[in-house]
Amino acid sequence: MSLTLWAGRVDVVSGDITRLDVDAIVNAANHSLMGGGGVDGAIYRAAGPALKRACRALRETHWPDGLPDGEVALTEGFELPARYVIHTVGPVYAKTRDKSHLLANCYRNAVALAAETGCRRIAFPAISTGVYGYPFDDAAHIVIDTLHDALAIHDLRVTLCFFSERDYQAFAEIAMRRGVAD
Ligand code: AR6
Repeated sequence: MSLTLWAGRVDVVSGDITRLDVDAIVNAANHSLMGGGGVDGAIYRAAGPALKRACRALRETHWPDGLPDGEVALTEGFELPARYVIHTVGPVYAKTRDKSHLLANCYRNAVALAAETGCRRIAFPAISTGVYGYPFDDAAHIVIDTLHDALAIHDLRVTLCFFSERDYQAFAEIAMRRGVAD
């Protein structure tokens, strides 16, 4: 099953992001960059132990206090089909004041970093909507608005990868209601 937005600039799919053969996949990480559960854990497992070493090195050289909300950091993809992983930290819904802005920053900064790195295709999971508790529909509107603006600047193709069929359907309904689906 697949849906596209904006004349094919965005593909919406359901499945496991670690399997996608794109230039970069985005990781919904945490400040530590040392791995966790959810999509972060899946990416660490699929990329192999070199990813953890790369993240530890990044922490030491660039982010000694951890990666802040909305910021992005680049590593290789190691054993993943994707060449790169772009790590970002979404806001924890219940604890963050400026959460919509910070969630938008994750998408905006990841698209910009992917474009700077020469990527043509980037895939996102549904950042912050798992353990971090962001209501799915609110996040979906932010994703649509932010990608609309970011893709006007950067020539990239984006895949939105929803792990569950239910999330895929929920996103598809919102995209259709907003008139952004092809
Ligand atoms: N492929 C695509 N999406 C996935 C996959 C996968 N393999 N596995 C899970 N998801 P979450 P967050 C979906 O909790 O809310 C971690 O422990 C999942 O169904 O992974 O940003 C980090 O270390 C959900 O829709 O990320 C942080 O501590 C979405 O990915 C914290 O969780 C995001 O859920 C980050 O929480």
